[in-house]
Order: sequence, then C-alpha cells, then structure tokens
Amino acid sequence: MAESTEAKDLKAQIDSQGEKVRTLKTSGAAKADVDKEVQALLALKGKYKELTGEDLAGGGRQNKKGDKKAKENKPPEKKKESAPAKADTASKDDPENKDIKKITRLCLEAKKEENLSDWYQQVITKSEMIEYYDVSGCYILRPWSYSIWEFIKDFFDGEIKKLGVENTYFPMFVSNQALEREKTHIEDFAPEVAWVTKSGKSELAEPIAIRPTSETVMYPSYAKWIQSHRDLPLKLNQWCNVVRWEFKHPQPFLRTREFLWQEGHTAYGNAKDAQEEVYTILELYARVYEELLAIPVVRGRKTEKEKFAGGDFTTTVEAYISASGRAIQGATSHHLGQNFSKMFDITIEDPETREKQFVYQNSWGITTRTIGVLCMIHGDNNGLVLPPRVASVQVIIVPCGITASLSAADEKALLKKCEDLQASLVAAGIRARCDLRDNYSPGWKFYHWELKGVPLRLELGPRDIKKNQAVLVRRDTGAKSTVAMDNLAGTTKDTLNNIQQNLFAKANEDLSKHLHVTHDWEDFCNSLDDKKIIQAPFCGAIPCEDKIKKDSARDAVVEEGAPAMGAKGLCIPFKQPKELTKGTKCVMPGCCNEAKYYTLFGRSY
Ligand code: 87F
Repeated sequence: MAESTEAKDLKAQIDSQGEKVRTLKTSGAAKADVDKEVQALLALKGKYKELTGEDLAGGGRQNKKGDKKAKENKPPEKKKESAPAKADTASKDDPENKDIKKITRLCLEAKKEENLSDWYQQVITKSEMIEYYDVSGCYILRPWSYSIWEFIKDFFDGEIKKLGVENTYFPMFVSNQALEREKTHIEDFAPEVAWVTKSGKSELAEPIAIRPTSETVMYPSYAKWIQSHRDLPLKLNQWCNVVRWEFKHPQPFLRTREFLWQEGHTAYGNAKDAQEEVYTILELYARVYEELLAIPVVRGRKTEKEKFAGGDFTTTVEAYISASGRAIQGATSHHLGQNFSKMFDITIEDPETREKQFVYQNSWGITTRTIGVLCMIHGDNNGLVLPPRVASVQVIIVPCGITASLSAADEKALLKKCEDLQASLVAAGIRARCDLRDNYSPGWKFYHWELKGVPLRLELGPRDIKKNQAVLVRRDTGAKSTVAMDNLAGTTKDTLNNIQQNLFAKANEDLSKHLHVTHDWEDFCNSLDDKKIIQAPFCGAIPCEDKIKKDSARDAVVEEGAPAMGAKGLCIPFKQPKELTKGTKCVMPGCCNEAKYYTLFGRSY
C-alpha cells in the first residue's frame, strides 16, 4: 500500500526527533531533558501507529550497527535466519559451503572478552531468551529464559514449603497513605516509585503507586491477622512482579524496571527464631546459585552503608562476573527486628507478662536477575551455556548423515531411532528432545542448539546405528565421545552431572583467582583494576566506606562507555579469610579506626 503524505511527514518528524534524543543522550544531557524528548518521540510514534496501524521501530530510521544508544531499548538489527539448504555437515571453514552466510549470521558477532555488552545482548536475543520491548527497561522473557525461572521457582518454593511458608498474593497497587507509613525508609527509594495517575483521560482522585516491594501492602494485614502468640510464626511468601523506575542504564535481567521475584515476609514472637530463619533462607539462596546455576557465591552480611535501611541487618549472597570484573548481589535476606512492627503496629500480648509486644520480622527476596548472572558467568563465544539442572532441554538429539544416497527406508529407521532414544532418555528422567526438522542441516542445528546452551548434543547417523553407538558432544568443553547404545541413559546422566560439576568448578576457580586479600591501599586499588574483588580490614564506618568508594574510583575508562567506578562494600563474609590480629588498622589511609572485620569490596552491578 502506498504511504500517505501524512505518514511520510510523521516518519520524517520521528526521524529527526529520534536523532535529537540520541544527540541529547550521547552529549550527557540532563535526564529530565532527555525524558521530555523521549516522550515527544513516543507521542509521534503513537500517532504514526494510529494512522498506519504499524509500529515504527527506533527513531524512524534503521538502527545502524554499533549505534550504542539506540539499542538501549531496541534489539540489534533484526536478521531473519532462513532455513539453509539441506546439508550433511556444515563447516564454518569451508568457503564452498552454501550454509556459511547463514551460519555466520546465526552465531555471535561480538566476543565476550572484547565487547561484553554487545556480546551479552546478542547471546540473550539469539538464544531466544529475550525479546525487546518498546518500553525502556522492560523486556519479554521468552520460554527459553522463563523456564530457567521456573526451575529456580520450583526448587525454592519446595524448600520454603518444607519450612512451613505459605504462598499468598497481595495486590500490585499501593495507596499513597499505605506507602507513606514507611516514609523514613522509602525516602531514598521515592524517585523509583511508579504511579498511576489516570484512567482513560481522567485524572484519578488519588494517584496509586505500583509496588516496588510489598512491605507497605502486606503489613497492614499482618497487624490484623496477628493478635496473639498463637498466630505466630506467620510465614508468607509471594511470587510476583515489582516495578522500580530505575534511571541507570537498563540491562535485561540485570537491571530492569519490572522484574519477577519472590518476596518472603515472616513474623516471629522472638528475635532468636526470626534471626535463625534469615540464615536458613540465605543458605537456600546460596543453593539456588551453587547447586542449580553452578555459580559460587560469597555469603555475608551487608555493611551499615549497604544494608536495607528499614531492617536491623541484611545478609546477602554475592556472585562474581569475571568478564567485567564486577560483583553482583545475588539475593538478600533481612532481619527487620521490630522496626516495621512498630510502624504498622503488629503486636501480640506477651503470654507471660500480658504486655503488648511488637513482633520480630524478616523479609527476603530473589529475582530474575539470577538468569542474567547465569548468562554472564557461563556464556562463551558460541553462546549460552546452561547448567543441566536449569536446562529445559538437557540433550538435543540430531540425526546426521541423511544424504541423497541414503535409502528412504534407512532414513525412516534413523528418524525412528532418534525418537526411540528420546523416549528412553525421557523415561530415565532426562529432558531430551529430537530436532527432526528436515529443512535445516545438521550443521545449522549444531550451531543453533549450541547458541541456546543445551548441555549435551547426541548425534546419530546410519553408521552409528549399525555399530550400536552414538556420539555425545558436551557444550561446556566441546568434547566429543562415541558411546555405546547400551546404558545410554546412564552414560548421559553421568555426563550431565559431570557438566554441572565442571561448570561450578570452572566458575569457582575463576572466583578464587579473583578473590584477593590485602591490608594495603595501593594494592587494593591496583587489584581493583586487575578485575579483582578484595577482602580488606575495615572499620565499618559509613563515612569511611564512602571514602573508599570515592578514592578507589579511576578517571580512566576500563569498559567502553563506563568510567571506572569505585569499590563498594559487597559484604562482610561469614567465612573470614583469616583472623584479624588485634590492632589491625582499617585499610583506608587516614582512617585511625581499628578494623572490625575483613570486608569484601569490589566494583559491582
Ligand atoms: C525501591 C523503591 C521503593 C528496595 C525499593 O530486599 C522501595 C524499595 O523498600 C525498597 N528498593 N527496597 C528494599 C526492599 C527490601 C526487601 N523487601 C522484600 C527485600 C526483599 C523482599
């Protein structure tokens, strides 16, 4: 259909507005100014859609390759991978191979060690984990990534139910009045709270907030439900989404404006029982990372500066991403003491003294950030690498050697054998799938499933059938082995276990290599630039932690676009690297305080 003049006009306006936004962004203009222009751009796009019924991606123009800013909210150039011609094998190195072009497009164009942010973007889109969306900071979780979340969910949900936690669901909207009750703690977070102010074209009488976390939503009910010690402990959890309107550069999974999580909120009659739970839950989070995601974590307590201000203390599991040299908070478990019960008047009558007593509370959460950490840590230059425990497909079976010379009967037998194999693996509790598509070559399938991180590939050809064998190829090491058909399920299971262990061992070695202990400030700063995280004696004072962050920042640019930020206090590890000798000074030069403990510092997400 011919484009109307009006549509063309609009397109041109969108182009120029898009350009304006990009220029403002790259020039580092004030956030408010950029936002204003972004709103204008969105309005123009809305008009365009109204007029033509079509979405116009980007700023009206094609997204140029390497245009960093435009891709913040936009996927990289869309390339449709067409099915290549049928071929038995496809070698990347064979210039005669007709599949080459398509295969090159299928694989990653950025290297993890050269351009981490482009690499990450390509891995998560090409593996079909993420689809981009036209609201900044929001992303579509496709089945390939959502299934990882489901594995985490199933594990954690099962474990907390064993502890007597019950699931619940509270509304996502928060009245202003409820939110205000937590004013002192919410103050720091206020700019991130998103509000609904309109329905249709009319203003709401009262703006309504969208939950950034649910303390203020849940605790008024807790005050009603908890009357006596018989109502305790109350242990509730909800699996839900939350919204935090972040202004820092968004990154799928790692920093998003909406994310999925579970939030547990419990109440006890005494501090001891409550605190014990904090550590029990933290250990479950550590197990999610270590046992499911094959990612080692450092367990510890947050410093005064970094703890949740509303609580008495915060515990955390911290992971390390060697590709960026940055640590990342994996999940947190807080002891809230009586702070919230006092704010929300959650009380019981002391069974002995008959006096009113405020309950002791905890809250704890883990989010879909887990998936981003997983990609960053295990992914390689061929794509995603999934630990078997969270892989929705653990073994992909690919029939090979279907050439023109193969008889129709043999081809049929081969495909049947693949299906039988799948059935026997599935019966043994292995998540196996066949890729029997006849419009894709084996080579194409190899790359495809490699990119998607499937832990094991099982290749089967007519000759293998004759020899009663199959070929297994590991995603983690690339190792290829010919295995006997007899007890294939057993061999496969062992190999999957081995992959799970190997991924953990590799990540653990990486962490150990980058965990440094020092008492010396210069060494501290140099190690930071060597992508290390550092355990150093620290006095624990907030001003001192501020100074550490400020003074360890570098002017130089280590990562494209990102100035070298200073070190944050990540946690006070429960497992201290060594005993602090009496009189050890805080690592910060000029700080006269005695160190209280070794604290883990590092750049972080
Ligand atoms: C952002 C906006 C408004 C974090 C926020 O960690 C409020 C908040 O209260 C906020 N970001 N927090 C702290 C959340 C504490 C706690 N809530 C339950 C958790 C785990 C789950």
